[in-house]
Amino acid sequence: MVKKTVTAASMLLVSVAALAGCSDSDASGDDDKIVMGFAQVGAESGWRTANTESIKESAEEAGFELKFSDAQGKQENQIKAIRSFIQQKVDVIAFSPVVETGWDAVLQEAKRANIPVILTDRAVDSEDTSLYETFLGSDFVLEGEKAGEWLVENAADSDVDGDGDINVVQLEGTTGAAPAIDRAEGFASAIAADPAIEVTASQTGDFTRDGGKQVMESFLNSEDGIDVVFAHNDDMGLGAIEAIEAAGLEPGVDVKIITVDAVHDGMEALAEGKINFIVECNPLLGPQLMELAEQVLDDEEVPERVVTEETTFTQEQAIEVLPDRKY
Ligand code: GYE
Repeated sequence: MVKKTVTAASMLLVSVAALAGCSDSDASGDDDKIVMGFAQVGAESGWRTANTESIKESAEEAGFELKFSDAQGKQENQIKAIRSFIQQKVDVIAFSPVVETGWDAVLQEAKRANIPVILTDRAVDSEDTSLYETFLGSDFVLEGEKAGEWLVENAADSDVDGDGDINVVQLEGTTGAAPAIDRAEGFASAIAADPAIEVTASQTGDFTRDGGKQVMESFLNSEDGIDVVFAHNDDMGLGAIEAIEAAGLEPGVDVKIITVDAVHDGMEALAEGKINFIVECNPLLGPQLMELAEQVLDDEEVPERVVTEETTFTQEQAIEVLPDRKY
């Protein structure tokens, strides 16, 4: 099933088949399913795992045939996957771009092949917005702002060494990825409200636990008086906790930790007081994605941007919501 015209044609087939005495199931078999090609970033974090599960589950529930590809964090693999979806003539392509730039050529190929593209989770940085139908995902700048605002409000408690300066080290997400760029930007703009707060070191941990651990180890060796860690996701924060503990310090007390995502392991660390504050980023994008795909294929108007609703969590709130948390 591609566009309305084809749907109409296949409906005609259904009625012809019905007239000929065949059962409807012949015509509504696999051939009639919407085929979605989904090019995922990889499996770098708890967030990503929850996101992948949500997409697979929702595709099944919506009766889509899902062609799923894991790019293992490499843009070139994602581009290859998208090209192969085009060759296979899928009905719709959805993907979560590893990095923001460098997509125009392959998206033009999809457009020429008349295959609509939906961006999920991460945006592309392209002048030509006709290359995709819509973008479903979080407002990452806002997430960074929420993290920074919490720090401004809790500045006194966060000056762990009591020297009047709040030294923050930042564990950045994947270089060039929208959530890394935007969260850093939002955080910087919020902490500008308090001149005592300063980001003294910032480096990528590639959104992984291992990356966060390694970068934090090197920060603990090179930086004096670290008061706060701002990690662009829970996994890197959890890696930082390991490094902090290995250095004989108490995470959440000797070094305050702020993260983004609110996946299960992160929320547990928050409940235990090892993380101090988490900004939620919702990975359960599957149901909305399938709905948008159906609308696009039915030629319905869809909004250019669909923003996910999110909240924030303190330790008390984490303890309260953890038992019912789905991911
Ligand atoms: O925060 C991080 C993941 O793009 C929102 O990617 C996503 C981010 C998420 O690896 O954990």
